[in-house]
Amino acid sequence: MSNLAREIATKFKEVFKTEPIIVRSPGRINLIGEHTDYNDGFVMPAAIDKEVIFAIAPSANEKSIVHSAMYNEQFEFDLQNPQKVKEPKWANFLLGVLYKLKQEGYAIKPFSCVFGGEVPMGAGLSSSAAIECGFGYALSEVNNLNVPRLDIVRIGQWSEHNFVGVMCGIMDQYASVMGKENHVIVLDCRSLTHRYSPIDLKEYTLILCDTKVKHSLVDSEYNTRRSECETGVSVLKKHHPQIQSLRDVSRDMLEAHRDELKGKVYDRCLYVVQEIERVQQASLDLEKGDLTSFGQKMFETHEGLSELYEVSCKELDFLVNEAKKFKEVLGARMMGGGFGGCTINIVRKDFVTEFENNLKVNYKKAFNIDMPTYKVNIKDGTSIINKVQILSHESV
Ligand code: GAF
Repeated sequence: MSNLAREIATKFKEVFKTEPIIVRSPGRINLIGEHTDYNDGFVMPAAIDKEVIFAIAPSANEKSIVHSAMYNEQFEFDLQNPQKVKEPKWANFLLGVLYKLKQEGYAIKPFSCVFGGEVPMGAGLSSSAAIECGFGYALSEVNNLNVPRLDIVRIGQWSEHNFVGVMCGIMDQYASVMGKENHVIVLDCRSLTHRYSPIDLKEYTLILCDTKVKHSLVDSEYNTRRSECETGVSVLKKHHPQIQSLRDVSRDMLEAHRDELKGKVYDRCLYVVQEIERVQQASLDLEKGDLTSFGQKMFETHEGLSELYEVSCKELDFLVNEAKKFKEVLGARMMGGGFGGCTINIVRKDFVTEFENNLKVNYKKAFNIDMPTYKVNIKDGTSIINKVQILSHESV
């Protein structure tokens, strides 16, 4: 039982004077497969041990009040007519979920809720997906709705699109809900089916380096990349009507129609087509236990994201270049949407301290920013934490 879960449960009891159901909802990492999800490609994410916790119970009156422990703010939800609000912004992640559940016919009764998290915000670890999906799951539990997991994923993504304004793919919500301890999810974003691949990094481990920057325009640039990919598809479709998305496009097709893929569109499409291929090869590397080859692909992904897709930034490039200098680092790349957030690195366990110290010192020199690093463990997706466990723990 995490300290965070106990803190949130205690806060709930303090504010609402009753016993809550506790739900944990994890952030995610992504080993490889960036900006491929909204192109019907493959991704390899996993849920992690940094999570958002929801404490929820039926309301004692007709009010539905949510308390954010992150912002120490309360907001009363209009259960009859949930709409997007100007402030507080955090409420929109939840309001979208509530709106969509109701629209799909689920009966939601007044509720009281406290939530708080330890997924660093803006670090590319999908704190927003953890919030959306955790809330969907919590509402399902407290109302005995049995909402299927895949619907919680879809509803979380819908909220992000319609109430938050980011046209994200499905990866983050999927990883948060479907994660499995010590496994990566090899997800086909077209069929929305996955298999779990056990992850055995042998004498290596995963280290995240947090740039601590989130450059502005990140959301609008994300939406622009998505529409550039769609432009590429609509051009190629004229020649190959069977094409639905960049998943169906080969490098030869891109070359044959290069002149028609104007501006940045060719580069964007080339990156995505290459990355979709790379993820499939990388998943074979992982099965064979060939971490060297897997790590090499992470470096290649970073290069593509930086040069062709142009979603990196000088801080991320700096950290990947620094990591590349060490033979004890098998792979490094930016992770998530880009323009800041974390890099993900495969580092030999006995070299972790040296690696972290080295990068922290050099990053501070270059950008005057203290860089946090995180060692992450791969955990199960969204789940309920047994209330009895909390009580028995407290009574020990
Ligand atoms: C963000 C999005 F939310 C994901 O859907 C995905 O596109 C990712 O950026 C890039 O791979 O995390």
